[in-house]
Amino acid sequence: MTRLTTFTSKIAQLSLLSAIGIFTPVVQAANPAITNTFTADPAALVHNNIVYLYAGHDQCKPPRNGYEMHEWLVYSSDDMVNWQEHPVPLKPADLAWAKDEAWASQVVEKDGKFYWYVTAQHKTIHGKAIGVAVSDSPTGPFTDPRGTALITNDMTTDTKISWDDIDPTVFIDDDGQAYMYWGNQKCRWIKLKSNMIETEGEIHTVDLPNYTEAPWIHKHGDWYYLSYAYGFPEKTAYAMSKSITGPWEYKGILNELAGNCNTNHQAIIEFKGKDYFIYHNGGLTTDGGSFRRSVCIDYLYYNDDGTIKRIIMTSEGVSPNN
Ligand code: FUB
Repeated sequence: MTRLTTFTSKIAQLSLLSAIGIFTPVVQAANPAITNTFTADPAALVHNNIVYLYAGHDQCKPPRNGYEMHEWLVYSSDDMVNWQEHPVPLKPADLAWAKDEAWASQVVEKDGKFYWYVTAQHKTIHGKAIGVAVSDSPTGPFTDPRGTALITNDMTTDTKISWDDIDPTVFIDDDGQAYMYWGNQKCRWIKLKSNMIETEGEIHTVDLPNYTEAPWIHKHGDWYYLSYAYGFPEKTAYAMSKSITGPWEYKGILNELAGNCNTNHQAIIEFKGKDYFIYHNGGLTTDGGSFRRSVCIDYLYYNDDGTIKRIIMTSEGVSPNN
């Protein structure tokens, strides 16, 4: 709130200078980009010239520290700067199999339907699990099409922790085949059936240096990119491939530690000709931190050979993309 007040009074000063002809205002966002509440684990979807930003709601009150996340949130924008919040579209309580803990997620569109792949605590199978919700609109409401999870902890017994099945990212390849990557400790992938709500075939594993969690798949030109949280506290690193199923070639660090927060959790999109790196830090208020995170947005730039330039995290954020 302190930051908001400072931001508002700065705007008032700039308006005064503008009114007396000394300054021509340029509308500019600031990071964090979402300031009405604490938001984490961003995922973004571009649909009909609008960006939909999905996030988990960090609800842990100080002085307590720990993940307390009872719902997912959705915001939309047509310029990457002005964000509108929509009514809460989905909670673990809306999924028959899920207990609580609205961890990382991603929404993708196929044939006019929106599929939201989410992480939550499983009610009966110990550990985190991944499931899917569906809607006719990117802002929901989303409903549970299966009543069961897609991936549960007992399917991945080679990792001995209960939170290895988290952080789904789904990518639909040019031939229409959808793939889901996910995982903590190990990065895994599986095919999805054409109905988007069932898996097909075996679980595969990808070896990546210092892989922690938070995979995100995107494509630029004819390159596929697998970015992920690297080490702990987390940086973001990435790998490239000519195929969605690999082999993946490690390309190095993409983003440094996010301020005041031990996770980083990126999403990468292209929107109206510009490329964006969306992540979270703990920078919103003096209470901000690893369990009170905030979504930030900065530019992402490619080199001519398809590799990505190191992200520069800024306080100023991005300019309106009209
Ligand atoms: O928000 C809970 C967990 O923290 C996410 O699932 C991870 O990616 C990390 O950001």
